[in-house]
Amino acid sequence: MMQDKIIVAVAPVGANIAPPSVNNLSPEEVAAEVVACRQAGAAMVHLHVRDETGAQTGDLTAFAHTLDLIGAASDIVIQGSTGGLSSLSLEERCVALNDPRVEVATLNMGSVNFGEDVYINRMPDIRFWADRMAAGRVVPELEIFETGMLAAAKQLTTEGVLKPSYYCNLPLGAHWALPADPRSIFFITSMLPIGMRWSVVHDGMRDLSLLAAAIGMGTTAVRVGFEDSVWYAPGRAARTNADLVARVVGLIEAMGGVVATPEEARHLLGVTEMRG
Ligand code: KMH
Ligand code: ZN
Repeated sequence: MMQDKIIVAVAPVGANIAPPSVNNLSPEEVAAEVVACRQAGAAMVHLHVRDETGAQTGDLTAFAHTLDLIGAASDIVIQGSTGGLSSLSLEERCVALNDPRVEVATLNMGSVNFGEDVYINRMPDIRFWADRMAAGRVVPELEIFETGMLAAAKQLTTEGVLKPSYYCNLPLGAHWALPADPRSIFFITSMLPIGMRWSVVHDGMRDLSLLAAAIGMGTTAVRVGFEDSVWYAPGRAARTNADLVARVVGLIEAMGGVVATPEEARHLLGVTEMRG
């Protein structure tokens, strides 16, 4: 069943982006793009901690400046990534949590192959990041790349490491994790606890069909943006992230749905409950 309000999230910074798509890297460019995405209907932004060149880093300087500029012009919900690179230290990977403006953060629930590499998220690492999120009253977004990661989430809940509020995000289509297929959504959501909110990212998205399926199946949020894909139709790359946001907002509205505001997103994701 489609939800009353659907959050559009945007992950605006990608790698190896080619024209006509414009990859914004400096704090000024990223902030301007995020503000444009908010105006197009996005309620949450997903940001990694990067330097001025776009490289991931444990130095918060450019990230904090980006948040200054976003906050001056927009009320969009800030989601920090603790994904980053397996080569960074545990502290570096969760450095975004040191900025109090980060309200939601990704918490990757296990290790998985990415291309020819392995993306390492050991159970002790996950406990470390989860503890830091709890201390900072940051809502975890659990990244469920594979079915076994649900078992990990259950175990960490039993241990008391994971406490409400949190929700599950399904990044589908990453090489090599859960395929970008509506059956992945059906399978995973059928095993979630009753009432658990979930969201979807389509890594390598070429058209909006998988997000349409997720919307129809009751997703709380859909994410678009150059971190995941520049495409919104086969052979048609978006020039900006705001183009992708506008496209998915149009889809939600065409399906009879309503896009959530940032304040509504804070309620839906548990930020309001966590932070008051
Ligand atoms: N790039 C996505 C498939 C994170 O940043 O922690 C996964 C992601 C996770 O965005
Ligand atoms: Zn990310």
